[in-house]
Amino acid sequence: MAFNWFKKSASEIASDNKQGEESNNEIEAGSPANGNAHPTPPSPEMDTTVSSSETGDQTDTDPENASCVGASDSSTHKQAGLFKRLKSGLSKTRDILTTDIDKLFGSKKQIDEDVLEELEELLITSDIGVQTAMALMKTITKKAAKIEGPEALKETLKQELLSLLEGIQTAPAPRTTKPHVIMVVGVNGVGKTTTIGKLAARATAEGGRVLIAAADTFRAAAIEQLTIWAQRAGADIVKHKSNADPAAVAFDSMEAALARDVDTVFVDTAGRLHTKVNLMEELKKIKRTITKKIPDAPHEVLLVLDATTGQNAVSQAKLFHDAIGVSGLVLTKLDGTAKGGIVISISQALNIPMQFIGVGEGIEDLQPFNPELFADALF
Ligand SMILES: Nc1nc2c(ncn2[C@@H]2O[C@H](COP(=O)(O)OP(=O)(O)OP(=O)(O)O)[C@@H](O)[C@H]2O)c(=O)[nH]1
Ligand SMILES: [Mg+2]
Repeated sequence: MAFNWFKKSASEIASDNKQGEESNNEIEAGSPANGNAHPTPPSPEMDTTVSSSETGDQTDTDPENASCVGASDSSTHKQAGLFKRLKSGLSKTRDILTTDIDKLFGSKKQIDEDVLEELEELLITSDIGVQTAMALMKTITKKAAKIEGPEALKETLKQELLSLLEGIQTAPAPRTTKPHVIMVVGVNGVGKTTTIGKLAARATAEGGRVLIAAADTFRAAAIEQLTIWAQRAGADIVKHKSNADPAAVAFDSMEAALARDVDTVFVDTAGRLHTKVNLMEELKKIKRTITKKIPDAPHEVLLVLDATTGQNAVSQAKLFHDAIGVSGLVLTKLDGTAKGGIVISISQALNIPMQFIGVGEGIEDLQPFNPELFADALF
């Protein structure tokens, strides 16, 4: 069946709806959408006993990380490597998309009424979003007579998707202040902590001094996980005991960042809290506390979304944006879904820049979102 990447089977829809229900509750107390409630720290054998004021300055021997930091690679070689990872990360979506476009035509050469009807139905029930589906249908219908065969249809779709994606501003906020404070939010299990680890590694590799605030005090393992990432990245970490007040951790982190001449601060936050505590209220409190110490901070609020949760990610984004204001999006786990169309859906539904996409667990699998490379990797 054509366009399966847009199409959900009945069971997928049921499972998505279920996830949606769970996840809306999750915002206060829930379980991760993909079952990663207690993710394994990146390297269990590593020492996790860094003190709250210690700077992790050890050399990283992880090849994943080394290739990210390594300065010897030529830029072209590195770009090619990154594109390869992007392509492999998007393979589930691409496999279905390209294979099914081939099947769509069968022995036909031209798009006829039947094909259009089927296409419309599929698009409307898709993760690409109703408005986008309608817009695409309009264009395909208009161009149908000129579209001969699957390759031409792929190319037309690619160009249309690209023009939709290119309308989205992706440039990150300019870093004019020091410290530049980035608060990272999202429901549990979406990839906040690993995203911070990867972004911190990127920032230190570029020569910046980085501090991570362990303001997810929900469980001890979260603080340990973040400590390991800080060590890997060569970043400072400020942490309190588990169940401490997250706002107090944020406050101490701002003080430490100012005192230590830090360039970038990442504030990790919980995706769930003990019942009765409202997550959004807690996040607002953290934000206010940061502002008390550094009036124009946080400079960015990055919302992390899990691509495998489908349309639920769109409703999460709306909730977070209404409550605390979101300046940029990170869409993780695109490698775990064949519904890569969610990138377009989210981008169209919210006028918030898609800054990074995650196509795997390695450091280089978190990539700045580039619409052109994304479209190239899909077709
Ligand atoms: N396959 C894949 N896994 C990812 C990606 N990004 C993150 N993960 C994994 O998702 C799991 C959860 O990540 P965390 O960073 O712990 O998520 P979190 O949002 O901090 O979770 P809580 O702290 O429980 O709220 C980990 O096992 C990550 O390795 C991605 O792009 N692809
Ligand atoms: Mg976390």
